[in-house]
Amino acid sequence: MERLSVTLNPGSVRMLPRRVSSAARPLFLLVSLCLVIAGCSDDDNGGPNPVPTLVAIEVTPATASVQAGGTAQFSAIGRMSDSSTSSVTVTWTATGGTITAAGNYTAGSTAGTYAVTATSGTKSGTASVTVTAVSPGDISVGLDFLPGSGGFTFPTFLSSPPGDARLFVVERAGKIRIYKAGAIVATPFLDITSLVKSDAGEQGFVGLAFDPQYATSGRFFVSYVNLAGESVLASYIVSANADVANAGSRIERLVVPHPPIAYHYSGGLAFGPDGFLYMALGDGGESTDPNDHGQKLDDLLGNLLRLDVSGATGYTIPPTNPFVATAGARGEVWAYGLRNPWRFSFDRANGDLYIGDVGQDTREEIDASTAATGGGKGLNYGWATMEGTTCYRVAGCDQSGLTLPALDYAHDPRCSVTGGYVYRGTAIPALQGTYFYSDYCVGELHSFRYIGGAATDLRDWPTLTAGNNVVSFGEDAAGELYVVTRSGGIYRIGPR
Ligand SMILES: [Ca+2]
Ligand SMILES: [Ca+2]
Repeated sequence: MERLSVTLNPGSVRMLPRRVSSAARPLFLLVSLCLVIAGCSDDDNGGPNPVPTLVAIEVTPATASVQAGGTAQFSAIGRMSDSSTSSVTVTWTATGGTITAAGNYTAGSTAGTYAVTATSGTKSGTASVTVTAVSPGDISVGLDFLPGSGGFTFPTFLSSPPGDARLFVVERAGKIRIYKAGAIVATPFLDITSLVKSDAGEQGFVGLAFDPQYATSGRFFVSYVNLAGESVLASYIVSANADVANAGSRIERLVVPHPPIAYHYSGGLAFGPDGFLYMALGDGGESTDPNDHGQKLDDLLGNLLRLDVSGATGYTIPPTNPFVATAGARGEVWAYGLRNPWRFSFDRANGDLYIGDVGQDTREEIDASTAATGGGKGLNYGWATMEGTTCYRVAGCDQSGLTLPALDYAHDPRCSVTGGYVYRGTAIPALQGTYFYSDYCVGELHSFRYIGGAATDLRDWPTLTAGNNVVSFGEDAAGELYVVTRSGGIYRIGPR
């Protein structure tokens, strides 16, 4: 048996090989080299090596240029006293914009040169960000029809798991179908048509959200109206065939009773930047919200819910939800005062929340809440005290405590807002940070940038008109945006 005998004396390191075979020689040489190097850095007294200390924080990239409202990702490392690097936990601060705990900087509206700073203890490092003004000129874009997508039957939503090239399209009657390699896969990914009521009003299969860890968990969440007319949240897991879900894996998570009216279900789903699942529920229908579901906190209607669905069954209420300690309030509620928040989304770059809330008689609205200001936490968006920016029930209404929309617009010919997404794709860099929305009755796309708490750079996009009812938007894994139309056609926003 070969052995190495090492004798350590203060001030010196000696290695005494008793016998080293040729097979063990490389190991012997490596150990010797390491010890020689270690010996070189011994201090004058021959004591043990000093523990390297943090001498500086280095931020990369050192410089960045972004358009107003755009984002840039920064990272930081620690430079140690022995010149090595070390991972280090830092606190980010920035001027001229906001920055997340993960170092994602979103520029404000004012052009200029700003600083991004990472701090750990007494050490900090900075990078320089140049914010450029949004070009007022035209951005040349168009809608690219996905070949064969007319074969979808009344699609209501489109999504993709993280890092996945496939598009998953929800059909109202009860199916999820996959679009890949330029065609619809014949066998549905999931078919729950027998569980779904979709023959009236706004009923049907309406929501889909993939677990952020879908690649390993295979889990996804669906939202639909059941045969009893209730809103249902359920989860499924993919089967061994990546293109087919395991229908037997169904776990029903939440069932919300609905008034005997076929409208205002909403049912949209999305995971937030906090890893919790958000679910939007409409006020339950009947014009004017006579039962005041929008303003009531003791029921789930007219609210945006925030649920922890990380467990195998059911859900739990995150202890940081805003009303967990409010007597008589449902802890699931994240935000309220909503009428029919048919589509909502999070900006994947910074977690900002956008809600397209369908109006009653005259106004359609988009609500926006930055992650930096709480991402909508506890906000009352006003319905039915207000419709958009106008008082609804009584003139001169008390607006205290209400959060007004980032933008609203009048009916005729438009009638029903379809909320969309902030563009964070790469195909059209000039669109970075642009929030798109549409209207079911017109089908033209519109946009704004939410900067500094205000909708700015408002644009209409006559070149982006799908020509029929825009039911929803969708976002693929790369952040490219799609328009989902009632006739089945799906369009991607593309460069020209
Ligand atoms: Ca409510
Ligand atoms: Ca409102």
